[in-house]
Amino acid sequence: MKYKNIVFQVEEGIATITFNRPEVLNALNAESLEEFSLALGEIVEDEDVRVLVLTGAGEKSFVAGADIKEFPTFNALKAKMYSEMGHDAIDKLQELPIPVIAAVNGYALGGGCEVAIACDFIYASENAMLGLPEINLGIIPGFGGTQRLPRLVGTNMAKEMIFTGKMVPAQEANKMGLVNKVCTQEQLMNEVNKTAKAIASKGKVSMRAAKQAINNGMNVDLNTGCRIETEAFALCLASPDAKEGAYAFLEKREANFTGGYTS
Ligand code: CO8
Repeated sequence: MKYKNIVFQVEEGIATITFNRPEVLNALNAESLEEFSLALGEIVEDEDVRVLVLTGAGEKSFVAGADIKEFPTFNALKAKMYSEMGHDAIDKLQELPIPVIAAVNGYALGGGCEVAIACDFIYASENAMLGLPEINLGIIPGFGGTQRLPRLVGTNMAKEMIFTGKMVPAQEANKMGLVNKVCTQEQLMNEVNKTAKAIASKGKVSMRAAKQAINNGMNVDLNTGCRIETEAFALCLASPDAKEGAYAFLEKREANFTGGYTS
């Protein structure tokens, strides 16, 4: 088998990566990060993959953080390399051209929470707990948590979570806007797959453009963001999918999107 620490599957255009070290609550060691990054590379190469779902093996945990057992052997240089490796993988995740859903089926702590918040959105099971408990270990988040969490839930909420290291239960995370939907453990993958299928049925060109416009627009001022949208919109409207979408509407039938930028 190619991967030891993750399970990577593609079915009907939906890729699923399952972090698979349940004996340590799917904690991320260096090897898991490498495999994760490789699998993301495979997804980028595969034009047929329309959505990515991330989840954790077992019923207790999505990912309980970076593997703490590796920490005592780190000096500053190794820690920097490890943090950079995490950033590289998570940047790759965030920049995937397709939508990514995190199915948080239990603990999403530290590096696990940082992976989840780099996804496009999170669905969580009722038993899920999200948090950045690094402060309890005498460190700070090292895979982007100090940057992405404030952007997602606001500076004050993020500071409270990072300064206290407390875990936030799924329902509370939902109220904070950290989690889009809370389901029972049994229903979680059904709900995630239902949404993934709905997304996979849309046009590839417009889906990519929508994600890119949102992501790029979040890093600039509103006016620049609106210009980014106009460029992306123009490219979409000139695509065969846009013509098919309009004709399908006018002819009162389902659109058959085929992708591509020119006919
Ligand atoms: N790393 C390694 N092993 C872990 C981790 C982890 N993050 N989390 C759990 N485990 C292991 C436990 O050691 C235990 O193993 P064993 O059976 O051999 O003792 C097994 O998983 C089961 O865990 P518990 O017995 O502790 O299960 P509980 O249900 O009692 O508790 C908790 C569950 C609350 C999730 C608890 O395990 C816990 O607090 N885990 C640690 C969570 C944490 O602090 N995560 C943050 C880690 S730091 C981080 O992610 C930084 C990211 C950036 C790194 C940059 C590096 C330079």
